[in-house]
Amino acid sequence: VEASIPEPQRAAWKKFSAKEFSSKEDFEAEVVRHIETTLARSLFNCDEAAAYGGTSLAFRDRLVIEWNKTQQNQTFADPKRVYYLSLEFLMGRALDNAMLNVGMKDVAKDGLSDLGFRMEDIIGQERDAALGNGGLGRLAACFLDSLATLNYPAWGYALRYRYGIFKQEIVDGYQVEIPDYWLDFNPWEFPRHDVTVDIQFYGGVRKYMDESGKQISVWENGEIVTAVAYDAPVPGYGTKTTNNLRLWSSKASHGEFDFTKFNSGEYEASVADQQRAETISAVLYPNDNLERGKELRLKQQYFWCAASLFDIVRRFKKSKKAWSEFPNQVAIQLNDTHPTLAIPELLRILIDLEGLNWDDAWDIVQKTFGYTNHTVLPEALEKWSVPLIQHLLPRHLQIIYDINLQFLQYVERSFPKDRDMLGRVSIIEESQPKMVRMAYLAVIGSHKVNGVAELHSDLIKTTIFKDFVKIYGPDKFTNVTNGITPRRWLHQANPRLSELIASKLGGYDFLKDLTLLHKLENFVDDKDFRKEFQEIKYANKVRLAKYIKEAQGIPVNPSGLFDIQVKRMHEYKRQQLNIFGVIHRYLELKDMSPEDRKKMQPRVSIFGGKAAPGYWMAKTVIHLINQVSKIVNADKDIGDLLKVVFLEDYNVSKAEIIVPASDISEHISTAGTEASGTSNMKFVLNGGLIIGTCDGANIEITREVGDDNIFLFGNLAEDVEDLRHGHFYGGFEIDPQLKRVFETVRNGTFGDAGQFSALVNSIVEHGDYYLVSDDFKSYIDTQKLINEAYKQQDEWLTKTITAVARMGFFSSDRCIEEYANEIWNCEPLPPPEKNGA
Ligand code: OAK
Repeated sequence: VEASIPEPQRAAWKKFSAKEFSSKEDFEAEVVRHIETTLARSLFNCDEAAAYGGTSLAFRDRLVIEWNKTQQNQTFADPKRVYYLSLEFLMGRALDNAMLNVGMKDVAKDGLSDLGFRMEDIIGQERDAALGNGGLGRLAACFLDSLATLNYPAWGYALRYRYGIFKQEIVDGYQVEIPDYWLDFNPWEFPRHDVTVDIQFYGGVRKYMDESGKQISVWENGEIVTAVAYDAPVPGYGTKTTNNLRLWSSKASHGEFDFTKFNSGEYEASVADQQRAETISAVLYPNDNLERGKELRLKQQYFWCAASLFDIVRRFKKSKKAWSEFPNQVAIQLNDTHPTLAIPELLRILIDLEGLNWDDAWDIVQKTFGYTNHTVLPEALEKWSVPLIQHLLPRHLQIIYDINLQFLQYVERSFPKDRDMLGRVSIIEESQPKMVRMAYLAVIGSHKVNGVAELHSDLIKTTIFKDFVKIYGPDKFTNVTNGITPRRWLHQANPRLSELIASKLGGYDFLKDLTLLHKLENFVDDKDFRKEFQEIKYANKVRLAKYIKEAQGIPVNPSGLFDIQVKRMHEYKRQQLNIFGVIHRYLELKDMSPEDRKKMQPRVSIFGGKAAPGYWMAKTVIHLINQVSKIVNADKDIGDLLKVVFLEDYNVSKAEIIVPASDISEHISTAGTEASGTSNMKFVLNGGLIIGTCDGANIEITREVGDDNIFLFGNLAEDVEDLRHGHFYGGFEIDPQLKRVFETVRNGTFGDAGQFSALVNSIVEHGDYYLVSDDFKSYIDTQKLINEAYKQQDEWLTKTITAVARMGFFSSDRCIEEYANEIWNCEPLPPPEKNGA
C-alpha cells in the first residue's frame, strides 16, 4: 500500500508526521501549546480545569498516534476481530489510565508542578464517563482494558448517551437525582461526522416473488434516524495496542431540521422531528437488574445494534471474502440480552439485503454470536411485547417468528413425547399481549452461552435454561468467571501497595500476569513488608476518612474497623440486612455499661450506592441508613464505637478511593441471586477481607484464598426455595434479635416509623422473599467473630496478605483469554516489532 504513494510525498509525511513528547520539557511545551491554542487560554486564566484540558490533550495526542497505527495494522492484517456489544461501559476517568499506559506519569507530575499544578488536583478535574449502572457496565470497561492489553483486535460498541447515570444527592436523607450532562468538555472522544448509518423504524414489509420464484421481503416506508460515530481510544498496558470504543449518537436524517417543513412555516414540527431523533441516544436508562419495557429503550437497542452491525458488515465486505468466511472474521459477544436484536438484524442483512438463503444465513449467525447472561432475577429478564415490535420493527418480528418456527420444529422432532416442551421453550410467550423472550432468542441464536461465575453458570443450566440444555446438550453452556483489571483496581487505585508489591516481586510484571502475586506468600513473615503493608492500609483509611469529612461532614477515626458496602441499592443485595445489623449493634452498645463498652471494637459502617429512580423500596433503605446515621453519630454514649456513613453519589472514581480503605466489605446477597459480583474481587485485591454469603464469585474467592481468610455466613442457594416455601406454608417466626430491631424502628427512634413500615412489612408480613430474617443470626454472629478477629491485628494482617497473594485468578486478563479460546476462537495481533512495547 505504501508503495502506491510517490516517494517525495512519503518522505514529506515521514518527516512531518506527529512526534510523541518524551521529556518533561516537551510535555510542558505540549501542555502550554494546547492551553494557549486548542483551548484559547493563557497563563493568566489557566485554572485547574484548563490545566486538566491541556494535560489530557497532550496525552491524547500520544494515544492517537498509537491508535492510528493499531487500526492501520489491523486493517492490513485483517485478523478475526471481536466486537463487544454492550449498552453500558462504565469507564470512569481516562487521564490517569492514559498516563499509566503511555508510561509518563512521573514526567507529567514534574512538568505540571513546574507549571504550578498538583497532579492529584488535575486528575480530580475529570468527570467520570458514567455510561453504565453497575456491575455489567464496569465489567465491560475492564474487558476493554484487558483486550487492548492482550493485543486482541477488538472493538466496543455502545451508545453515546448525552446523560450518563444520574448524579445522586442526599437531601434530608432522601435520594435526589441530578442529570449527568458530561459532554461539556470531553477530550477523549472523536466525532466521525463521515461515519454515519441511516437506521429505519416503523413502516411495513412488502413481499413479492422474483423471476426465479424466490420470496423477497422489502422493509419500507419507515422513519429514518441517522447514527453518527464517536470514537474513543482504549489503550493497553505495556503495549502500543490502542483499540477503539465506538459510540453512536442519534440525529435527524435530514440534517439540522426539515427544510420543507421549515419553509412552509411548520417551524415547531421541523424542530420536533430533530428532537425526537436526538432523544434516542439522550439518556442511559438508570435501572440495574431491572427491565421496564419502554418503547424508547427498544428504540435505543435497535438503533445501536443496527448501526454497529452495518459498521461490522461494511468492514467485512472490504475484505472481499465469501460470506461463509464471516464467522472466521467476526466474533460478536452479546453483553446480556440488551443487544439480542443483533441476531434478527444480521439475518435481515444476509437474507434481505445480501440475498443469502435462510440456512446459510442462520449458520453464519449462530457461529458469529456468543451470549453472556448476567442475572437470573426474573424482573431483569427482558421481554418485549409482540405488538410493540410489530409496530417498531415489522420485518424483525417476522424473522423472529421464522427463527421460532424452525426451532420449534427441531424441538418437536427431537422430543416428540414431551408435549409441554414447545410451550416452555417457545421464543413467544403466549400471554396477553404475547411477549418475545429475549434470553431464549439469544440462546438460540448463539453458539455459546456463558454465566459469569461457577455457581451462576450452574444455576442457569438448572433453572432458566434447563430445557435448552436438554435440546442443545451441555456443551453449549459454559462458565467464564468474571475478573477485574489490576491496572485500575490495584495500580491506579492503590499506587503505594502496587509499588510495595513491585519492590518485593522485582518489578511490575504482576500487572500483566496477576498470578505472580502468589510469590507474596514468601513475604507474609517478612517484618518490614508486613509493617509497610499495614501502613499503606492505614494511609488509605486516612485518605477515605478525610474524604468522608469533606464530603459528608462526618468525622471518623481511621483506627476503627472500616466496614464497607458500596454497590447499587437492591433488595437482593440486602443493604437492609446490613443496616438492621448496624441497628442491632447500636442497641447492644446502648445496653452496655461504659466499662463494657470500652472493650468493644470501634467500627465505621460505610454505605454507598444509587437506587433506580422508580425503585421505592431501595430508596427507603437509603433513607433508613441516613436516619440511623443521623441518630447514631450524634449519640454521645457511642462516640467512635459506631459511626454510620452514607457516601453520596458512589461512582467509579469514588470507588478508587473507597476500595483500598476497607478492612471488611459486605457481599451479602441472598444465596443464588448475585450472578458474580466484581467489587468483592477489588476489595480483597486491596487487602480487605469479605463478609459474604455463599453466592456468585464469593465461592471461588473462598476456594482461592482459603476459608480462613473470608467470613462466610447464611443459608445456601440450594435451600432458598424451601425456605421461601416455608415462609408461606409453615409457621414463620421472625428472628428474635431482628424483632427487637424492628421494634426500635417502629417506635420512632430513627424518625417517623411510617416511612419504614413497607420495608419492615416486606419481611414481617410479605414472606421475607430475600431471607433477611433467616440469615440474621448467622450474620450478626459472624460480625462478632470479625470484631474479635480484628483485635488480633497480627493474624488479621496475615490473612489480608495471604488473600492478596491468592487473588491472581481474578484478573480480567484471564477472563479475556478464556473468552478468546473457548468462545471467540481468535488470536492476538501484537503491534509490529518496530512499534513493539
Ligand atoms: C444489569 C442489567 C440487566 C441484567 C444484569 C445487570 C447486571 O449488572 N448484572 C451484574 O453483572 C455483573 C457482571 O457480570 C455481576 O458481577 C453481577 O453479579 C450482576 O448483578
